[in-house]
Amino acid sequence: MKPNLPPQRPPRNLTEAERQALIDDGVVCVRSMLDNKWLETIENGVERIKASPGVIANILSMPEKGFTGDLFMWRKYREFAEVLFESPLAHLAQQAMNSTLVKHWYDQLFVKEAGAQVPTPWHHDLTFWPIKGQEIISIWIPIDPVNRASSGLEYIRGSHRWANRFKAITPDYAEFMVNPELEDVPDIEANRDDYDLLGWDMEPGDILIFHPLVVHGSGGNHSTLTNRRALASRWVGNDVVYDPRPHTMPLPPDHGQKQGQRLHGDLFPTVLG
Ligand SMILES: O=C(O)CCC(=O)C(=O)O
Repeated sequence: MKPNLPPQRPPRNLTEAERQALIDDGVVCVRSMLDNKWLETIENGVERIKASPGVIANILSMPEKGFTGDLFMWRKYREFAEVLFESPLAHLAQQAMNSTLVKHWYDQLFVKEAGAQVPTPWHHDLTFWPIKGQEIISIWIPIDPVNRASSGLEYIRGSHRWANRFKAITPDYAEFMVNPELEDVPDIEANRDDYDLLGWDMEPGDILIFHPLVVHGSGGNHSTLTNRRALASRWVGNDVVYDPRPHTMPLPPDHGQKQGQRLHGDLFPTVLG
């Protein structure tokens, strides 16, 4: 799906303090960055997936538990393609990565219905991604109000600078992504007081921008009233190359990447630069 319009500029640029928080802490919460148009576009896409899940959503979702997941939605749903190409996310990714060139990596859906007891275990992302480089960022966009009880994301401040590389935490069907050479994530939940944890009550329009190595997770959605629907939008800069190590996430079969080459092609569109 091709864009009709260039990416919108955000209502304001990231401040120096926000960019510094991202460097220091590995995550920053940025308030009121997406307006209703984008929240409604995401919502329409989410509801379409829930009503009629595609092949990937059927694999990733657990309808009996109130969880819907999906990946690379922008290739199938016009709403997510619009968000990728026309929303302010590309400019925000550019400012967060401090890069000239901005490519889309992939998008991912995490819907936890009210009452869905589906925690996201503590993990970091880069160890199971088939890429390497410095300019990599995720933007997490809830379209419902969230707090810790309704499965707001939490982060360990500064953990992106740890030397540790942790095993992926995956459902049984993705056991192949668990690299036995990496260490287990410690039991953070049982020892919360030992860690400097960051989390925010968020309103629709607020976003989290975070580093691919910061350790993060979320609880189940303990709210009985509010669904927790969130889009993760992932971006890379020019230095990122394809690095298909064993136990990393498979890409769609038509990905067309070669080991060591910069991400390119239709699957990873350049949106700025
Ligand atoms: O929404 C969630 O619970 C998980 C999000 C996440 O882990 C991510 O975007 O990397």
